[in-house]
Amino acid sequence: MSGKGAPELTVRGGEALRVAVVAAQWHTTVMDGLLAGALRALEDLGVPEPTLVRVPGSFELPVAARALAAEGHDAVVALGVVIRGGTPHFDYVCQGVTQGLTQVSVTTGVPVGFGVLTCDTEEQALDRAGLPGSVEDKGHEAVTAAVATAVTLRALRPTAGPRTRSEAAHPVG
Ligand code: DLZ
Repeated sequence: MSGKGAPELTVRGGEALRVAVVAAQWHTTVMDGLLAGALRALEDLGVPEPTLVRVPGSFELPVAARALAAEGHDAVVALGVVIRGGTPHFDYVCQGVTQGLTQVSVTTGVPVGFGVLTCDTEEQALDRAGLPGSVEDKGHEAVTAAVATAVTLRALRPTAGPRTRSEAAHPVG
């Protein structure tokens, strides 16, 4: 997938949101870059006191993301690095984490930023890690997308509580 065509997002309202980051621990150098980019984005967007949780590998990201969404966060950002090896394990981990995070997002209604790199080589991962010399900063991007979506969802929510049955039957005006 090419990184060309990414939008320039202007996001306002991050200071009112509770955001959590869940990060796997495989491939330390790349993960450190993703995490630094994510924390930089949270600061840029004015998000106060983000929650940070670590899990062992990318396969564990969905269950932790679900717990963080259920716990009342407005957005969750999942960070991980999966690098292809010589067995089909790569495909199972990638499929599990991708479908798992999608399911968390759709079933809880909490946006989950997808900051999981799925690469053939470590070089490809380093290129996307937001490190000096990287071409892309996927941790920063994932946070920005999740926070932008949370702001949009908040604007869609009615400000008043749901109307009572009686109000609905006898609308004013
Ligand atoms: C087992 C495994 C392998 C081979 N590769 C990676 C990887 O490249 N990136 C990653 O985040 N995790 C990897 N894992 C670990 C799994 O995600 C998971 O933690 C274990 O299978 C235990 O459930």
